[in-house]
Amino acid sequence: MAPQHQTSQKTYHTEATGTAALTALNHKNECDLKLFGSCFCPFVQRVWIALELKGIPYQYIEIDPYKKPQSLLEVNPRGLVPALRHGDWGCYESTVLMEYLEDLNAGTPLMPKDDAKLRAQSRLWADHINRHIVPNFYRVLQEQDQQQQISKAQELREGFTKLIDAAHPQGPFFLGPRISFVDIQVAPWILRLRRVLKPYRGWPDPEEGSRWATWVNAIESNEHVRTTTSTDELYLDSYERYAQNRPNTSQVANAINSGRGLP
Ligand SMILES: N[C@@H](CCC(=O)N[C@@H](CS)C(=O)NCC(=O)O)C(=O)O
Repeated sequence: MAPQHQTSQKTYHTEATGTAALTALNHKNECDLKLFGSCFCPFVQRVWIALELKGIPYQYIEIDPYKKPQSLLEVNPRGLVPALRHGDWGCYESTVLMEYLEDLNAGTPLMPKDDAKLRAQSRLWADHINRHIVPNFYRVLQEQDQQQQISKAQELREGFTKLIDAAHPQGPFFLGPRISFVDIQVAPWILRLRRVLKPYRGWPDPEEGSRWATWVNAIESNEHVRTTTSTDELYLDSYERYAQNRPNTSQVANAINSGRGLP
């Protein structure tokens, strides 16, 4: 029987809002270095924050990653954002792109220069984020069974706890007073804890005075994080399809549902 009343479903936004909209507007002009991005995408936000922090000139091109225009496929045959075009060369994968920007040796470095050990440590914890934090975020959000949501939330919490234990004791950031590679790798998901996992799954706010609260506050108030962040509503709307685990949501959602690694 057809439902008598179908409540309208929210879907992903195709234009940044708030401060991110202003940043996109300020970077709409033709430039050799182009970021193909989507306003709601946390993987894109990593690269966007890195570009803003470094102060490298770039052009921001908003893409609907589910429609996959030819301009995106030319740079990334997998059809995922973020993708970068630099002159006649292109590349993709958010972590690889952050390393590429770092290797340009322009602007503020993302990792301490001339400290191989701290650079290795940064890459190690970036790997932890990609393996244990990012997939668990989607597992919690897509899970429909309440009991399972609790156990998956516990795994996500453990992922964060390991990261906090590895961080500088006072911080406020991972390596100390300044934002760096690991913070930028995890920042988009930290922002989405309050904006997405809290309303959809009851994710708790950080305990006041904790090392975790200090870190979250530092991320939230960092100017480069802020300039790439849209209004809360954009995230709430864009993630409803994940929270309801709707079919055909995305490649990420499909990978989680079938137990495969993320694309
Ligand atoms: N491993 C990739 C993941 C990128 C990704 O999954 N991007 C999503 C948007 S948040 C996308 O382009 N989805 C298109 C699709 O599902 O077809 C990275 O780190 O860049």
